[in-house]
Amino acid sequence: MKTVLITGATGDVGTHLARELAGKYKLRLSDKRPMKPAKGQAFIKADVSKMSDALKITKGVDAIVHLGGYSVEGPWEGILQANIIGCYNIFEAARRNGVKRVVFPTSNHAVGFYRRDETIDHRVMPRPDSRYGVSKVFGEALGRLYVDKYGMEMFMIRIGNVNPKPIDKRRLSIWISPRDIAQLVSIGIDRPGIQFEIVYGISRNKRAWYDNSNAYRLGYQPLDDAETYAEEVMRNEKPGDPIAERYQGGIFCAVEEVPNPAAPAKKAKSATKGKKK
Ligand code: 15L
Repeated sequence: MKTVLITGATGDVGTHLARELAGKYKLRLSDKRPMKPAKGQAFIKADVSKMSDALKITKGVDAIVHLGGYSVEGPWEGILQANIIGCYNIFEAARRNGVKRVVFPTSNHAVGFYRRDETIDHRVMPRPDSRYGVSKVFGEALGRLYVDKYGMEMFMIRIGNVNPKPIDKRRLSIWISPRDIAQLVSIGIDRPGIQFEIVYGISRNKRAWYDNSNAYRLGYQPLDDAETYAEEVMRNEKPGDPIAERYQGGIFCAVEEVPNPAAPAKKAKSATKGKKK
């Protein structure tokens, strides 16, 4: 059984993955915030913006799923430390420790300034919609460098929104269910022959803005479609900001801070506190 490190494990995506992937891999979870791991899983408290911590947690694993960092738009200093320096530290620590395979959950916000009337695939130029989006483009570019220069293997998932159900009209296009994201992450960990791939982390959504044929080519068979929830979602939909309505990245295109939609209500109030994907 492979040993897999998941950083940012206390965040909402990390929590879904730790549950969905339990038993499939030997999971080593890490985060800045403390947590109680489930039986059979290990936890190491670590701050990825410190290289010494990154070296410690990546030692001896077969693959890394690097979720740690800010998961929404926020102040530059926080994004810089957690997403730019943190990402560099994890990729570089992986290289030094001989860990070849990294799954990097990038984001729809790396391409959020494409319009909603466009369909884009994995080959489009990045069009980040926020400092957060720029940090994800940085991770994609750094990953490419580590593949070309050091022969590492990088699987980039531009995640839409992981949630048990899609929560609004925009998420009907970009939603991914917990079991579908787990499937995609497993492809990233296990599929032989991956060098550098970008896929979209969405379920098989009827309203998708993405041509996700690269994910399908690599074996992804999503089980869910946001359309199942469309009637209920549209019943509760309110007219939104006109800029947000025009672009795929939604409100990230129009504001300076964004609350995390999946965070517990009281955390969602402030985007300036440390967040995990
Ligand atoms: C993201 O990249 C965030 O991590 C997540 O919290 C959501 O805001 C999501 O995008 C989204 O666009 O809904």
